This record gives sequence, structure tokens and C-alpha cells, in this order.
Amino acid sequence: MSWLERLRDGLSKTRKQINETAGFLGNDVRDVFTNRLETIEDLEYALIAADVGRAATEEILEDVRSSEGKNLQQALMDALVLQLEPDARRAEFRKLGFAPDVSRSRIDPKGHVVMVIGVNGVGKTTTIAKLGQYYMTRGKSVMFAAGDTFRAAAGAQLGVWGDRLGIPVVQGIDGGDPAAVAFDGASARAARGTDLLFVDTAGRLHNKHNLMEELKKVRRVIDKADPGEPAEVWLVLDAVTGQNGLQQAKKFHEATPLTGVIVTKLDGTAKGGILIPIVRELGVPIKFIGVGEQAGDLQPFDSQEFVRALFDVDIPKA
Ligand SMILES: Nc1nc2c(ncn2[C@@H]2O[C@H](COP(=O)(O)OP(=O)(O)OP(=O)(O)O)[C@@H](O)[C@H]2O)c(=O)[nH]1
Ligand SMILES: [Mg+2]
Repeated sequence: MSWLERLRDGLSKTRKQINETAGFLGNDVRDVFTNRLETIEDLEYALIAADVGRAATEEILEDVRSSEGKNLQQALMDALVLQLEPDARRAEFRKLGFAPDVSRSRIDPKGHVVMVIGVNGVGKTTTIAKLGQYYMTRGKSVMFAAGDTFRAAAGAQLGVWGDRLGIPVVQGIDGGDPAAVAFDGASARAARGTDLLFVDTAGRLHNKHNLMEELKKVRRVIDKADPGEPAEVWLVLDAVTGQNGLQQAKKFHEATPLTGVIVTKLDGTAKGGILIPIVRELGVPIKFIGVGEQAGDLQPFDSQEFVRALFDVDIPKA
């Protein structure tokens, strides 16, 4: 299965909900708003059930209503793409009434060090391996720092990926200070002139004060080893956690301002709608999506592609 097929499969629950609840997707927008108002109500319900959120759902329905001459599905797809644009651009494009051409976030890290954070088990370590492969195959030199000293064997897990991919891993001691590993990693990267360092961190709950303070410390220490870094802090979110993931993201954003989000497990039975409130409420771009457990199962996020997969249309042959 290609990654697009896996993504499309993962989103099938959301797709069915929209198709089956709302129906009449092929009908002209004006016809639906004139003759089938119950379809609009059902659509509203389907969007909320898909975790799109109330504010976005209202805007989507407004945009759909004003797109005369399109059928319901096309109007809905265009409105969804707009909702996946960061705030300023979304407002601008809604005024103009068309979807932007550029639907991909800038994914090259601004500087050299990327800190990767998130709650337990969302896929941080696996995502770091995937990122390593992604940038390495695009000509960058890459290093990892095994900053999860908390969970036994977490360092070993990243070590195995490092060996497999041929990426050096700076290791700490189990139970040791994660900030010390981050410091060593950032210093080593700067000394060797490696392009990118990805710093793994232990999974933590967003409501545990001490653990959130620890993240701030890791960040400060990296800055001490290599002033101005980390240039990027990416939050990994498991798509299957839905609305709860949004709450997590807000807390992490407060503790350590995020520059990007990576949504994993979109090949699972995720409700794809959660990506919309993530972009809207955090104002942080989605950089990549995870669509499987292998090192290659990572794709730059593209809002148009995502919405097409959601509606199962125009999927290019893999
Ligand atoms: N299906 C699927 N599984 C994934 C994806 N990303 C990660 N996983 C799986 O999720 C599980 C947890 O992944 P880890 O990378 O260990 O997660 P983590 O966030 O580092 O976990 P902790 O360090 O324990 O907090 C593993 O079984 C991964 O293979 C994805 O995009 N799709
Ligand atoms: Mg991990």
C-alpha cells in the first residue's frame, strides 16, 4: 500500500461520516441551501463529530454557503483547505474566496537543532528516526541525541534506529539528567558542523508541572551549548487521541513555544478533523504527518493532498 492509500484508509471513518450523514455531496451548493437544509445540519454534525471544532465548522459552513456554482463536495473541500492555513493567511484567502496555491509548510528547520516533545507513546522516537532518514536522503548530515533518560531502553531504541540508518547518536546514562545529554548533543553538533540534530525527550503528561519545567531546562541548556538553538521545537501528536491531543498541545505550547507539529498514526483509525483546531488554535503549522511504523512512513504535510485523501478523490497512482 502506498502512503496515500494508508492515509486514505486511516481517514475512512471520517469520510464515511461525512458521506453517510450529509449525502448530496454532488448537488449544487445553492440547491442544497435552498431545498435541503437538513443536509447542512447533518454536515454540521458530521464535522463536529470528526473533531473539526465549532468555530471552524461555522466558518466552513459560511464558506460553503457563499460558494455558489460549486457542488457541495468541492465547496467543502475548498473550505477545509482554507481551515488548514495559519490564521493570517486564512483570513486573507477567505476574503478573496479561493484556496491558496501553496499548501505545504516550510519544512527545512530554521537552524540546526530540533527538539522533539510530546506525551507518552505518541511516536516521538520513531518520528525522529523518520526525520533522520528524510533529511539524510535530501543531502543533510544528521545526528540524534537520546534525551529520554527516563524510560529504560529508550536510549537503546534510538540507538538501534541510528545504527540502521547510519546516523550517530549521542547517548546519556539511564536515569541521568536529560539536559546533560542535550548539552552534549548540541555541543557535539556544533563542533562537528553537522547540519541537523534531533533531540529526543521522554514522554510526559502535559499537566505534570515538574516535567514541563524539565523541558524548559533542556531548552535553556541547548541554548547554552549552542546560542540561538534549538531553532525548532516540534510537538508530536497522536491523531487517534482527538480533542485530548489539542489540550496537550496547548499546554506544551505554553511551556515551550512550538514551531511545528507532527501528527502521527494517521494510518490508524484517526478522526482527521483534529488537524484543523490544531492549526487554528495554536497558530502553529503542521510540518509532517506519520503514516506508519517504518522509517519511510513520514510525509511533508500538504493541506490539499490531505483534503483530497479525506474525500478519496484525485489520488495519483503510487
Ligand atoms: N501506525 C503507526 N504507528 C506509529 C506511527 N508513529 C509511531 N508509531 C508507533 O507508535 C509506537 C510508539 O512509538 P515511539 O516512537 O516509541 O513513541 P514515543 O513517543 O517515543 O514513546 P515514549 O518515548 O515512550 O513516550 C511504536 O509502536 C511505533 O511504531 C505512525 O505514524 N503510524
Ligand atoms: Mg520515545
